Amino acid sequence: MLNVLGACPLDCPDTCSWIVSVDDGKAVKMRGNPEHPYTRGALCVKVNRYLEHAAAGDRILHPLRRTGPKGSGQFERISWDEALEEISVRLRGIVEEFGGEAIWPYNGTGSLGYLQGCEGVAGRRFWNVLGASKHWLNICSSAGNSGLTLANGTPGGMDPEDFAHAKLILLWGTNTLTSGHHLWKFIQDARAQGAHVVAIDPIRTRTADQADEHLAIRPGTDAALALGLLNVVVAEGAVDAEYVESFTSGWDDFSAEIAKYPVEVAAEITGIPADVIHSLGTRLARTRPTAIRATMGIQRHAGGGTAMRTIAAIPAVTGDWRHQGGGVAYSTSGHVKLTIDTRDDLLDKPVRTLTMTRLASDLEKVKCLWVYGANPVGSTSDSERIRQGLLRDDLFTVVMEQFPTDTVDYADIVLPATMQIEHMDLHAGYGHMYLLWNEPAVAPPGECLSTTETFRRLAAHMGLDEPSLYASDLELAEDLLQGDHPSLRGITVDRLRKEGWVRMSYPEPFVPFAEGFPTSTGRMRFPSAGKAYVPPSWLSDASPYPLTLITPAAHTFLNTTFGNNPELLRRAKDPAVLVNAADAASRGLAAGQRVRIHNDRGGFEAVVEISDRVAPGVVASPKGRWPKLSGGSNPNAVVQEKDADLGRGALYHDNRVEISPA
Ligand SMILES: Nc1nc2c(c(=O)[nH]1)N[C@H]1C(S)=C(S)[C@@H](COP(=O)(O)OP(=O)(O)OC[C@H]3O[C@@H](n4cnc5c(=O)[nH]c(N)nc54)[C@H](O)[C@@H]3O)O[C@H]1N2
Ligand SMILES: Nc1nc2c(c(=O)[nH]1)N[C@H]1C(S)=C(S)[C@@H](COP(=O)(O)OP(=O)(O)OC[C@H]3O[C@@H](n4cnc5c(=O)[nH]c(N)nc54)[C@H](O)[C@@H]3O)O[C@H]1N2
Ligand code: SF4
Ligand SMILES: [Mo]
Repeated sequence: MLNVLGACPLDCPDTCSWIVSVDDGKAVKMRGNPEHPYTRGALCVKVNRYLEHAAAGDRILHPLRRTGPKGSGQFERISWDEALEEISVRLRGIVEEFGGEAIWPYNGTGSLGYLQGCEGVAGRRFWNVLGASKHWLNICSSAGNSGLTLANGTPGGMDPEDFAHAKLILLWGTNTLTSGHHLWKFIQDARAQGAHVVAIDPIRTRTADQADEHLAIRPGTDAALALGLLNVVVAEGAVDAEYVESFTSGWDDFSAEIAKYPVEVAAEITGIPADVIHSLGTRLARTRPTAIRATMGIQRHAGGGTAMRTIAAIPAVTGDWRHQGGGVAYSTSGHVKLTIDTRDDLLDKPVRTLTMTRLASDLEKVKCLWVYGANPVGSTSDSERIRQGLLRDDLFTVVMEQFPTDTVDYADIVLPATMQIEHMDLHAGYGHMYLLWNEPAVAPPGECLSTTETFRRLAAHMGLDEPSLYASDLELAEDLLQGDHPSLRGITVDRLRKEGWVRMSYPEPFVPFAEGFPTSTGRMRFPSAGKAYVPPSWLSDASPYPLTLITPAAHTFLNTTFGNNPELLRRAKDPAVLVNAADAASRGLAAGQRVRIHNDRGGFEAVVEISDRVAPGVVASPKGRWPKLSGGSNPNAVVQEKDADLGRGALYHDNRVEISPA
């Protein structure tokens, strides 16, 4: 038996280190690496089924060509040579007739690998040679990244492991036990030392159940809560004046803004009782260090970027950034300093950038959609309009996939893709401070190829002579580590391959902003007057639909990945929508009833779960279902294509709907 070290490729902050046991060329066991300080020996309910998933009967094992109408999912098996030939002819034709920008390489978050997935080069050098449009992966965290970068100069913040040292923990717009549960052990460590844990979420999630306190905030009003809490901090005399003076800018304006949000005003906006805001504000004023885990839920709203920016102000006012165990942890991605060289010099001329969440509108601008690591029909806003677009006769659609997703059904050519145990990759977590290596454990099944190998073969088939298109995986990995940033000191491919993971070379403890920020002035920037709270679209846009829909992470799926796994589907039960008793009663809806959740964009079906986990006016149904396995559509049929205030983030939790009997 051989034990091979790897890393979970999924879009999850925890990026676990795993060990695959291989017997006679077969992967027989996968477990979390007990040596890894963040993984601590555990994977999760989803990835515990990874080997079963990799061996599933519906894996795509060969190249396929469409035989039925678009959308029908009818294909015939073809050889790689035939596939590459057809693709070469079509791509050349499109480039000649319409220019390279008529190609949209749509690369999603199926893998966060720096070689095979969305975080690195993954085909971009090839696309540059053809002059294809660029692709902006804004689907997930861009509003929050922008808000934090405006404030702190980086989306990076606390080392999540330092939650163990906090005395007050705010779990803000984050469902830790579902969407990245490894943080929980550090929260437990803090609790053992007396830490108080507060969940701030419109839904009483399984995480909120475990917290000491749950604040059921009205969706999209978090900035107003932050301002109300800071109002109390100011009143309590708990501003760290020396920190504010030394390391921030814009305090005069911002403190005037805070003065406009006494707890009664914050209560009016957020729906949280004034005495609850007052008591949390007092606790915040008196507790150092306070750690805030604020993640993606907050920023999936029209004012989501600003909300993250205003929340970022809290530790700057309290001086929590001075302390180990204090600050905000959104994403550690800002601390990752790998060198990604997409070779933009290979472009003949500058090209436009197309935006991932604008697929429904912008698809008409292109003649080729090339999907990899993504399932837009299941995961992207306004999905019914995307379907319409994909039916276009003059659109050439190629999908590199592991499974026959709803998006695959619209492909002209399907290319079989490897899974993580079958290819090489390098990873960095966005919820911890480690780089990880993924060594292939087994040979690919059938004719599956990795992303890098697919693009190398395609380049060769097209006779492209640019040498960098043929860099091997190991060469690409070496390139990633070649920079001279101090965090990469002592980290080599050899070492990663041998040890499986290495902590980035930051000081320990890592207290990133104890002495300033990576902004141009070295100072944190407070929001300016009138810019500290932007209301959500459900409050500010007129709509005849009365309910606000939240579509958070599902416990048993990872976006749409695993949406076809029979055991996880069984555990997930029927797609459900959480409805408060008052809203159910006024519509005559009974528990267990099949309903349609709809607005003018479309609708999806689910079963009613009457629950006080949501307040009147708020309903919730998780993301991740395969439309074709759940009545033909999922929540993205009702999600608007509108952008958040910053970073063009998506509005997944900010949509108005009505519920009617199915
Ligand atoms: N099991 C599982 N894990 C996952 C994923 C998955 O699909 N399944 N997805 C992965 C990915 S891609 C990502 S980006 C992350 C996302 O995971 P999270 O960062 O946790 O984001 P969400 O699940 O979108 O929302 C988190 C919580 O925010 C709440 N929320 C919604 N609107 C608001 C609001 O206005 N204010 C506040 N305070 N809370 C709000 C939601 O009710 C939800 O409970 O998780 C990753 N992990
Ligand atoms: N309603 C609603 N929708 C959401 C969200 C929400 O909160 N609510 N969250 C959004 C978020 S945070 C995200 S990140 C997006 C994710 O949206 P997408 O980026 O589209 O990701 P997935 O839906 O997981 O689809 C990824 C696909 O990639 C495939 N894949 C995995 N690894 C590889 C590989 O190595 N090679 C190739 N070729 N394919 C691979 C998988 O089989 C899977 O079908 O969804 C967004 N959609
Ligand atoms: S999905 Fe997240 S928790 Fe599960 S194995 Fe992957 S990184 Fe770990
Ligand atoms: Mo995401």
